[in-house]
Amino acid sequence: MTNSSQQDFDVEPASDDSDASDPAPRGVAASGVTGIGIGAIAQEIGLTKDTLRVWERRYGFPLPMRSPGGERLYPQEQVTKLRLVKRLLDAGHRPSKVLAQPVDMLQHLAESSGVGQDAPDAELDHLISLLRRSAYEEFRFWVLKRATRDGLERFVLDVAAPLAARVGNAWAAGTLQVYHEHLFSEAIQSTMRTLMRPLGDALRGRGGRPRVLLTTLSGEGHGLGILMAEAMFTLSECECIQLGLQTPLHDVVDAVAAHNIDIVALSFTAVLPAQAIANGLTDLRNLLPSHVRIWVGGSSPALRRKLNDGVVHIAGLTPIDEIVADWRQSAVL
Ligand code: B12
Repeated sequence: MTNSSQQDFDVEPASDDSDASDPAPRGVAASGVTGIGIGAIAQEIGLTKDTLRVWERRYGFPLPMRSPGGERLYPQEQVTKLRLVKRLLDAGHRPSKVLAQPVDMLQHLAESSGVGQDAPDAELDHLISLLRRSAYEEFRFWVLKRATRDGLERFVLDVAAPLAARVGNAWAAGTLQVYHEHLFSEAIQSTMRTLMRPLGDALRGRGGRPRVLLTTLSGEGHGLGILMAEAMFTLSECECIQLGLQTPLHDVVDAVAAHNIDIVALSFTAVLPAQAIANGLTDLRNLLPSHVRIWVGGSSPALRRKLNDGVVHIAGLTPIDEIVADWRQSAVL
């Protein structure tokens, strides 16, 4: 991302909406039209409130209505366009090139640059249609059957990861709801844990290195990335300590010391603003002993920028085997 587009995300002090905690995210404008408050929109889309205000001033979009109390209210069609804008920006397009465009042009741009497009796969389509029809037992059965047939690695790479992307695309297109995302996550998590448990148990106590601690930072509520990474680390014979989601930094540091951890592995989707990721990684790097490595992965565009010294970005799941082998070669065990 260039410096000029970086400025479009910079935080600025002006803050004239008083909905910091967003107690009533939905409201009615003076015109009687309903809209959603700035805090709720920023959280849903993964932007800061200040970014929305900067764009409004600089590009004239989004252009919210005002409540009788003067607070910004965004109508649904602007929210829909903002979702699309965010996905295009995550894919590397620049704010100055997308914000002023009408929504049909943006859809065209998304199609031509492959944003939100699913690769053809009849079985994955079938799984999505089961979710959509709320045929949850059937969905779980198919997921477990495929996992049992394919084994952990193939299941993660060929089913779980592309299915997550498909579910996200369907949610963005409005054809799946948030509860479908929850059901999907539960089925994938329980299937992966079932497959991983015997190997993880067998590895425990063998003194295998590196010892990898997996978690997400505060604000990152997506846990499948870190679970998929755990599967790949386990297959590379690492001993894994899975802390789950949103561990406060000081608890990460305590767990690293208590479990004699070599590597802290973190996962980031696009929901956390880039600045929050940079700050979190800087703080964590300063708190951890220098021999403890920090490896990060996930779809956040912030990871494609220059990262702090002492933080390594792993692009995807397949390089895990190789980077673990490199660590073993360089570490004094
Ligand atoms: C399931 C899901 C949820 C579930 C999560 C449940 C759970 N316990 O995990 C629920 C319903 C709670 C949820 C909530 C939200 N979600 Co959601 N969610 C998803 C979905 C479908 C999968 C999430 C996931 O875990 N992805 C992580 C992994 C699987 O994908 P990845 O980041 O591309 O990472 C890949 C690799 O890089 C690698 N990897 C990942 N981590 C790591 C780490 C290491 C160390 C390594 C080596 C590799 C690695 O593995 C992955 C496999 O290829 C995604 C769609 C998607 N494409 O991801 C949306 C998605 C992430 N969600 C999104 C949004 C907007 C939200 C919400 C704001 C609104 C909503 N949908 O409810 C909230 C915010 C929650 C929060 N505060 O974080 C957007 C984010 C877009 C954006 N630009 O901000 C997405 C992309 C959907 C979309 N298409 O718009 N979500």
